[in-house]
Amino acid sequence: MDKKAIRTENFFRLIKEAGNVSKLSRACGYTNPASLHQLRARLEKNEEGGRGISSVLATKLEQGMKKPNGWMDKRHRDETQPAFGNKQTVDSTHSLATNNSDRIVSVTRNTKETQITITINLDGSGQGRFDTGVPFLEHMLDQIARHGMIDLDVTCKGDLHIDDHHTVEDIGIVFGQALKQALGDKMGVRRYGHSYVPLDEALSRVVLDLSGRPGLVYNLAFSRAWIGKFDVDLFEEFFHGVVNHAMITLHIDNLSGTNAHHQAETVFKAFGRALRMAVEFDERMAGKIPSTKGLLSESN
Ligand SMILES: [Mn+2]
Repeated sequence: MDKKAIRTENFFRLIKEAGNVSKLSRACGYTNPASLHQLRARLEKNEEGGRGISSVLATKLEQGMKKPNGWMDKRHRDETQPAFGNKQTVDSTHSLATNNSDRIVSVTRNTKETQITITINLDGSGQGRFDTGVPFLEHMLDQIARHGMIDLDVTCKGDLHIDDHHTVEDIGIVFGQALKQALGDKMGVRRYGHSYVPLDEALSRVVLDLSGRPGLVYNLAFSRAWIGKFDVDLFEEFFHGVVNHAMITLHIDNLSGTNAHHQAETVFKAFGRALRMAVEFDERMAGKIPSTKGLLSESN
């Protein structure tokens, strides 16, 4: 590959890492993303003799995305998953510790908006430890841990001076990444999980499939917009982050409820229980991948 092609390849890699062109623009200090959108369109057309990425821009991209000097001119192994939906795997500083037999992983993801580390043990005892600055989210994550019988340790330093948005969304993303990595090839797991959970007047149903494909059906109309200081819109962002990075199919239906706290809590409890069912080992499935394709860990 010549230098122009390598820079082009790396440009598209950075778009993936950042999430989209607008986010990449912002990371690199552009207030208006139009110029990068135009550049992408031009590169996609792959015009003969067209201008590639200038050295000035290459440096700007490297600095904005915290890459070492000269990164744009080197070829890199694909570290990210194929893109689906509007969210993609993002992590330039991504550390992973994995032990297949224990299904324990730690994932760290640092951006300008949030610095997050999540450790998950799929075969845990329901222990949660949270330090995120968003108490209601922590209350919900605790439901996932407790009812999912997974150990979950979430540390996040986010830009809460703006609002909770990035913190909640990005915790969903990293939780999804951790879940995907902890599951590995999904050998011997049940794959599907479902649960109904009531809490007084509220009732929710969650059905999920460790399908290898991201998909969210979200039917949850909250009875009010805020639970204390927590904006309920953020739950959808959270679950989008989870499905896009765990690569799972997730159906969430709140079937009744007038108390927003109850509505949320039934959803998270049901999610925890459905997750537990799906990730647990099925003795009769031992040594098998629960798919006639023989493959569940790739997006296919
Ligand atoms: Mn509660």
